[in-house]
Amino acid sequence: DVENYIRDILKTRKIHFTLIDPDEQTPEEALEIATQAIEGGTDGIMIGGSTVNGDDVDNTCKILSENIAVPIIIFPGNTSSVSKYADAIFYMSYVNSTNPYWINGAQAIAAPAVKASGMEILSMHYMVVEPGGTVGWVGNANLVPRNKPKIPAVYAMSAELFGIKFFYLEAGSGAQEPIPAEMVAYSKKAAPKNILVVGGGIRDGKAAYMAAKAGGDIIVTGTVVEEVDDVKAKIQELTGAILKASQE
Ligand code: 1GP
Repeated sequence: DVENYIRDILKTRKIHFTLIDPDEQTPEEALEIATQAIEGGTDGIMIGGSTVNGDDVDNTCKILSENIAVPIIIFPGNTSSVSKYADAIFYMSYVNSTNPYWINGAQAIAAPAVKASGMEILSMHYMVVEPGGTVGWVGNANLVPRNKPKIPAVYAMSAELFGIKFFYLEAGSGAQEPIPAEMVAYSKKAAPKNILVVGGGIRDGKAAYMAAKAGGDIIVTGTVVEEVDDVKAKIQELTGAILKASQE
């Protein structure tokens, strides 16, 4: 079970997940990236993107499920991001969207298919911070200003009160700068029982270290594996930095 897998690792260290957007490559290429990322020490593969189609999600999850041992978790872009080949799904509410469709509409429409798929449900509140990128635009977000680090903290607290298990601070895929460390720290302090996920714009060991050290439990990187030739070495840089932050 994926939640227990995550909680078990968190007893000793922070976690790294690799995000693969099925839009960007063939399923075979996605498998090659995932294999190298696992050799580099990543703890799980997230599958998703803002504009992805359901067949690409399903085909990528299928080939991964036949070949890799770490959890495959859907990071849904919309209602079609469902696959019986995934181990779990971040069943997420986009809490700072201004459009009810992204807060609870898509989730309701997808609910029957999600239940039927048999995937484990990992409940999540998702908050997008400036610059927000594609997901900020597509999701009609009221973006959190980067210089207001305390705003997400009350949403993290609210997630905990709702009984939601995961809280995701997102700067947007490919963001110039990651989530400010101070913002991560306030969210973790406000709701220490939440599993805090941090992503967007993390490209090197230093940024991964900062996010983990500030209180991030799961550090997500996606774009960086599309930019480098040696995926394994890059993921090793990130996972090494996360381990260092966990041990200090
Ligand atoms: C996007 O947080 C993830 O949803 C990862 O962002 O692509 O910038 O690593 P990057």
